[in-house]
Amino acid sequence: MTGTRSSAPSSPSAGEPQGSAREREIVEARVVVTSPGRNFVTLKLVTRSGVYGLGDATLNGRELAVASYLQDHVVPNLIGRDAGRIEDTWQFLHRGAYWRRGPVTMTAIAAVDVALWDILGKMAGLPLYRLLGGRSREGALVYGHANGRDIGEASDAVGGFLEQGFLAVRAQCGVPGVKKAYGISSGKAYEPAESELPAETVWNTPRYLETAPKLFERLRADHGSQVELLHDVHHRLSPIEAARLARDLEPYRLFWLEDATPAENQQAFELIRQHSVTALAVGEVFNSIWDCKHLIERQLIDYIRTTIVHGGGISHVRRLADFAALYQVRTGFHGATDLSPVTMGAALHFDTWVPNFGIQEYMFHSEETDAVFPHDYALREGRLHVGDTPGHGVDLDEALAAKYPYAPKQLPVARLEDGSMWDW
Ligand code: EZ4
Ligand code: CO
Repeated sequence: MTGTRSSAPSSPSAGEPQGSAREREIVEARVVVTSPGRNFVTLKLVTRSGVYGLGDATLNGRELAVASYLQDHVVPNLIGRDAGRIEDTWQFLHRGAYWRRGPVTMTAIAAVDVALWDILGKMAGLPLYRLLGGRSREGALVYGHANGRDIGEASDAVGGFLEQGFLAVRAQCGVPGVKKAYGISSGKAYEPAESELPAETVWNTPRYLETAPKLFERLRADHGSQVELLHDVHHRLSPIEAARLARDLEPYRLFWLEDATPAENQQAFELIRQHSVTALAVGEVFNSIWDCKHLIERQLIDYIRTTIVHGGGISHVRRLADFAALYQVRTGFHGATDLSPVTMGAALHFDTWVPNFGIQEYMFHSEETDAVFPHDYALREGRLHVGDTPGHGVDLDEALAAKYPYAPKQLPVARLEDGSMWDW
């Protein structure tokens, strides 16, 4: 899918200053959908001088909605614009749509925003973290995903991450009597969107509430007090159940307990806070500062997980992070494999700069994905390090991408044992 202006990219004309408005004009915008192991949507913007920028636009299980939003409604507005007007373009797309917020809109805006920051970096000859304000740390602490069908298997998986040098690990395990619990995959790597139509999973709150504290008791016994341990409830509990779990997990000092209860009602977290000092994280499904304003102002959370691709890009998430810093809330960006290497690259530059950094989620992408998106970030001793390539440092091999056509996949759903729909 593509949109172009009649004149193709050309080299800058003699006498024109480097990075002039004419050189910065966006002359081509392409939406690339590819499935190297899983689906990714990428926006490529090209300027008259031939510099291009890439933005991730992947919304797991709803990919083509964002592709259409971009291709049909955003691309016609981009051709002819000055790629240097990052803030104005953000405001134009956000205010101009009239219909603000929501995952589809904010993911589409994020793709444009990240592509424009990438272009700015390439034109300036600077890596993105330098544009944001420079380095605050050497590397970004990351956490891996350990899971097992039972507690023993999950503990072995945590041990595997520690052997690889990870300093922080998220742990999930199966719940006795519950078929297909969250976080446990049939394959080796955890990959939630497994089938064309949603897989049906089962949920049982009392059994889960019995199992989770036992898992962390075992992990501390097996692996000691140093490793940072994290856990994701994936929105399954009511506020009072979440409060009980947070209290029961206190002895095991989690780095955080994630998505303990849904947060459409931000006041729900007040109940958890009243009962526990376990650190709380939420926000991978948020897409705007307004989704977490109360949570942050009332100091109901410790980490905000909203990341660049689903949160309106660098321009909006930077505001969110600055606001969070006022309340000592730190960042802990979502980083599952459905966020493409383009998001991971942009997020790592952000993590390298942002003063109130907490941690970065990191799951290895497949070899096919890494080949389609060559990048310069690298894992060393439990931290991810960005390179000094101008922009965000992630590229797209379009010829290779074309070999992996879109393959429809949806996220699972969850039901209680009596058949009632539940939160997945
Ligand atoms: O289920 O990214 O913390 N990580 C997560 C993820 C999400 C998927 C949804 O697409 O909860 O695994
Ligand atoms: Co999560």
